[in-house]
Amino acid sequence: MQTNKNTPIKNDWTREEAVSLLNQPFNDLLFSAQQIHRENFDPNYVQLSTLMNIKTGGCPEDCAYCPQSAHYDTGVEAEKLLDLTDVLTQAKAAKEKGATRFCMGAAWRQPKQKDLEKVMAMVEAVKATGMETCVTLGMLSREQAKNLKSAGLDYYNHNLDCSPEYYSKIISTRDYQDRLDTLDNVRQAEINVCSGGIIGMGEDQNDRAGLLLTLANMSKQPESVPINMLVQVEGTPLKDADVPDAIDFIRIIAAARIMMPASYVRLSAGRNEMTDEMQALCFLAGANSIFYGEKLLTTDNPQLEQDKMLFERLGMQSSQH
Ligand code: SAM
Ligand code: DTB
Ligand code: SF4
Repeated sequence: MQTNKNTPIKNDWTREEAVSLLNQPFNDLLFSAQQIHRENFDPNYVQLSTLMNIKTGGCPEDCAYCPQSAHYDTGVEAEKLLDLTDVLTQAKAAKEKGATRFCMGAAWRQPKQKDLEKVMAMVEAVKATGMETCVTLGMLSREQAKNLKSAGLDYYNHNLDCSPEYYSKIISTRDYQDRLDTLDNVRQAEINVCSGGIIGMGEDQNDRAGLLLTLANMSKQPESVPINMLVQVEGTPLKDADVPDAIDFIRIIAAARIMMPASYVRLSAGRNEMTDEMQALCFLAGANSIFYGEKLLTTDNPQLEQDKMLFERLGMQSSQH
């Protein structure tokens, strides 16, 4: 049983409990979420992570949402792993602009040893700038996780993406258990876990509850929980999926906050399609981290000026005092 100095952490959520949380009257749900948020975090603080795609496209996996999968014709060209100098230049620029964490993503199923060594050098160099480091490279063995830890890696991102029940509709080239095993390897290596999912892939409330409770019931909850709204990309099978209702999306953020009180909940992909008011309600519901920078991996994210204006309107700070 995980403990937390402020709100007790519950690791035995049932589907019924999670569904009933999601279906509470909106005001009750947001009030509880904001109360729990205040017990654990500064309510006006948002953590900024900047993403960089260090290896674009040509991925052998068939994730139905992903523009980088080689299975779909999305116009994303496969590139080689970038050089350390390019990565470091971008990392320094991100730090300059106010990011506190630099997340490097690679379109791999699992890294090869020689590539992992190059990424380890990137982690070391980025860490030396004083920023926190995060990478997302696909599946990892226990040994590979240990190697990344030895390079000084702070966080590993590996999303569950959806509930175990919905998973086979989205990906056929790797199992849900493969994902859980990777997260276990990351945890065993004492790297912070960043894991969340995507909303808007045609799933229902039951599936959304299933994703949240799988994350919340881990023996130690992920330190960081990215909630992505699907970015619909031309050429992917999910291009025309039903766009989630904004109120339903905000409910998921609130439920994530309540179920994982001590975790950073990141309002991740999809912000470019959200109004300021929707984002404001997500922050009220307990989101306290975003991707900051004009690009996610291959798709657009809000302009920095736009985000700065939003923080100013909301009186939110991105550096802790
Ligand atoms: N290849 C690695 C992997 O899948 O673990 C790392 C990179 S992958 C692009 C990281 C995550 O980005 C995916 O797990 C998924 O949750 C998210 N993602 C990818 N395409 C997306 C999209 N179109 N909309 C929202 N999230 C997306
Ligand atoms: C996460 O949960 N979302 C990020 C990051 N982790 C790696 C990726 C979003 C990708 C959106 C689609 C794209 O830009 O290619
Ligand atoms: Fe590859 Fe990751 Fe995209 Fe899946 S989500 S196709 S593993 S880059």
